[in-house]
Amino acid sequence: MRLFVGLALPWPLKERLAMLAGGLPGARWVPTENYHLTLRFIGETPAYKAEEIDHALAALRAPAFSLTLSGIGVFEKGGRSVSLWAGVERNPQLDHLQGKVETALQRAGMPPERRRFSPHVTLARLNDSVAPAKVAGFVQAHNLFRAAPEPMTHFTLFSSRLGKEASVYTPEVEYELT
Ligand code: 3AM
Repeated sequence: MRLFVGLALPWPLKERLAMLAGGLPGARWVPTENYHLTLRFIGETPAYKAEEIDHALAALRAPAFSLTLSGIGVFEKGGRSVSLWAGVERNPQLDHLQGKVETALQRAGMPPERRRFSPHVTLARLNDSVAPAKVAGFVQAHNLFRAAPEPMTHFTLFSSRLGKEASVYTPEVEYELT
C-alpha cells in the first residue's frame, strides 16, 4: 500500500480552504475532503513493513498543539509553478512532531528524507495550461489569507490510492498527541 504520515484537518478548516478554490483556469483543485498536511511521504510499502511503521509511530510521544494556516504560495519545478498551497505559521511544535516522525520512520528502517520540511496544504496542482500571470495574481489576491488556529490532537497514517481524477486518502491509524 502507498502510505504517508500527515495531519488530518478539521472540517471547518477544510471548508475555509475550499473557499479559496476557483478563479484559476486549468488548475486541478484538490477536493475538499482531501486537504491534509503531509508530515512524511512514505510510498509503496509491503504489509509487514507497514506494521513496523505503525509500531514505531505508536511509540512516539509528542504534545498536542495549535496549527494556524497562513499565506499562499507555489512550489516550482524547472522554473514553472507545479502546485499551489496554503502555508503554515511558524510552529516549533509542528517541527518537533515532524522530527519525531522522521526519527521513528528511520528506526523502522526507512531511508532518511533528504528534502527540508516545508509544511503546507496543497490546494491545487498546476501545469503549463495555467497562465503564470494568473498564478501570480491568485497569490497576490490571497496574500492575507489566515485561518483561525485549530487544535491538533492527533496525527494520522494515511493510505493513498491514486485515482484518475483525484487520489483517495484513507486514514488507517490515528495516533494521539498528548
Ligand atoms: O501533501 P502534498 O499534497 O504536498 O504529492 C504528494 C502529497 O503531497 C506527495 O505526498 C503527499 C501525500 O500523497 N508525494 C507523492 N509522491 C511522492 C514522492 N515520490 C510524494 N512526496 C515525495 N516523494
